[in-house]
Amino acid sequence: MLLHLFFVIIADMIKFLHTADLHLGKVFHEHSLLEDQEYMLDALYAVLRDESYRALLIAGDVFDRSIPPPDAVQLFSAFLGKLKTSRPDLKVLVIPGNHDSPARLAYGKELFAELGLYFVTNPNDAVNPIPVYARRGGPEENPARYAAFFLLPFLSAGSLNAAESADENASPIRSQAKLAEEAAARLEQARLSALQQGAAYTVLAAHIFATGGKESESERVFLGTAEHVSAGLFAGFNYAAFGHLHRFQKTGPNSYYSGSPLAYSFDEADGEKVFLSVELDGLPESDENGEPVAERKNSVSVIPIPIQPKRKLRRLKGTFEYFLSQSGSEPSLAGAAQDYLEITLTGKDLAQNALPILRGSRFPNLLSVKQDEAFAALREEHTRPGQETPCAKRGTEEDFSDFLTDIYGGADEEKTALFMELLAESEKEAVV
Ligand SMILES: [Mn+2]
Repeated sequence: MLLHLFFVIIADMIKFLHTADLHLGKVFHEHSLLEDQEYMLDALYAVLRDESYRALLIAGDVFDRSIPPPDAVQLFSAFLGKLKTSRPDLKVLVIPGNHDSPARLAYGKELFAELGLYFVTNPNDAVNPIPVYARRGGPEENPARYAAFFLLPFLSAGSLNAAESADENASPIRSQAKLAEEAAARLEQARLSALQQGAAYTVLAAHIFATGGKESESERVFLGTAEHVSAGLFAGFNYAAFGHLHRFQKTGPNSYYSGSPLAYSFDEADGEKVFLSVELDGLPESDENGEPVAERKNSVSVIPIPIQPKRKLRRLKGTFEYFLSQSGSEPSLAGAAQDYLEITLTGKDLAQNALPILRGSRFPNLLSVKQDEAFAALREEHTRPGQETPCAKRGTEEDFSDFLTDIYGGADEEKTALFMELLAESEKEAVV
């Protein structure tokens, strides 16, 4: 009897993988991360070969930019092809993030939907859920158990049409907070009707900045608190899969950021990178005596799967001489030749050409050198009272003239004037 019960529970479970912020095609300190991303996608593929996974959910920022480089597009295409060849029954659910172009990500989506790859790129489609079934096969085989997945693409200003709004003259919604409120109101209706129609669970995917979330340096920031969204808006869902913040974190009782699968800034160097394995555990409708279970408790378990990167990101600190003179035997530098490094040089003397020298000597993957102490010392020297400050009297115009002189051997007044005009314009735009 116990064995029977056990079987029912397992068969009823709906398990999926949550990831986000792949940022394929990202260039990090002028270094392409494509090899690292290919390695990461291989790891993702290996996890998803486990047939108990019913779906892969990517909560936005598939690509790093709206026009991704061709090799990044090829990488994603090859990944999807390989995945669907080995797991034709696995559903793939994707929304665009703030880095993606919804229109480009939507390429072929009608055809792909036939194959179980869903790219939901229009926010108005978020209210039409995609069912993910507990077992291989469809509703015939397992009529009772499916989860309704609501996919909410990144909401750019004006992206929700006002057709359903009472006031036809209402101006387009612009702030993230207001857009999310509007979306949440519509989604709540849709969620309740999905439950009425027999969905056992409801799951949401969204690309938002949840209030109180912990940022890192690699996200493109939304400005101001009006861009923060309360995760509580989506509290009705059994699970909310968020994208946008790159650290793995929990933002509510059932809402999580998977975080980016790779560290994309040095301040994420110490953080753990994971995929989230989410299990919606179904309980049987009847107990071992065949009696109906009065209350069906739908529990959610979230298990982080650590990701081993091809190369780690590391921060190191020491003097220029230390890094130059160290032999390979220093234990704290083990692996430093393979890792992506940011080295902070200590001491007040500025080391000229530190990056190429250190990179050439022992650290081929050195990406960044910081010399804050030396620069602070330099500044201090220049601002001593009574001393001429070489930088203070200079302006952007002089800098640009010098730049032209350096490149062309002379400064062109017309070019300088045009540059200053463009600069003023862009500064104005930046303020708005
Ligand atoms: Mn992102």
